[in-house]
Amino acid sequence: MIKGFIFDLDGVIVDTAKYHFLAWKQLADSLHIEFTETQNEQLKGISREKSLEKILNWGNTQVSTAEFNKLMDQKNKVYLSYIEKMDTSDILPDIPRVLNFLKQNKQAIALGSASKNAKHILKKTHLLEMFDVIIDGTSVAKAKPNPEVFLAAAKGLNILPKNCIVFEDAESGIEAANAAKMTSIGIGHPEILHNANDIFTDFTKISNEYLNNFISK
Ligand code: B16
Ligand code: MG
Repeated sequence: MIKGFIFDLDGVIVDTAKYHFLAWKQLADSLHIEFTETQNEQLKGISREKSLEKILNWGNTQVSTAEFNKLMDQKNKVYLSYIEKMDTSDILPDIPRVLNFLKQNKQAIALGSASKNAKHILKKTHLLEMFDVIIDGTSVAKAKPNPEVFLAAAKGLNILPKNCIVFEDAESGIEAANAAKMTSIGIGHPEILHNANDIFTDFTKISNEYLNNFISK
């Protein structure tokens, strides 16, 4: 049976979470706001706008709308300077094997990311052509944990949500996949992703046999 396999981008396909952290950290430092890796965990999967709102809240800092937009731009410029150096070596381990296996088995593959930079990153890593459908921060209005991004991906693939499997590294993404009534697979730490239907530290632990279980059902 054809299933819909929906991949988050940052932290699942590529290790860009570290670049988001470095760019937010630089911005927070310039505003004299303390920003730790633990706080950064809460920014994973959520939009650029919501991330800045959180950082300003943590720092008890208020800014005008114009300044807010300027800060978002500033962060994205720093983030893009890291992205410019990306290539296929930034693809996380075993992602090519998993994508190729699903393609060979004629499964439907989508991207479901909150990032407005998603297509640019997929181009830099030569992965763009692997995806039948791309839903990213430019195509949805509601940020994860809202299920909109994954529901739009399922619709684009023409596969029912209950026949979709989502790979996510963020708590907000697992909540979104669960709200969409899809199978949620956490990639990362069990203490953060405990609401997922299944959890793996990374894709090297996800065998072709495991993927085949979804396909043969
Ligand atoms: P951008 P994902 C998310 O991507 C990131 O996890 C999150 O940290 C980031 O704020 C968000 O994209 C927006 O990214 O600033 O590039 O538009 O994990 O949903 O692929
Ligand atoms: Mg992510």
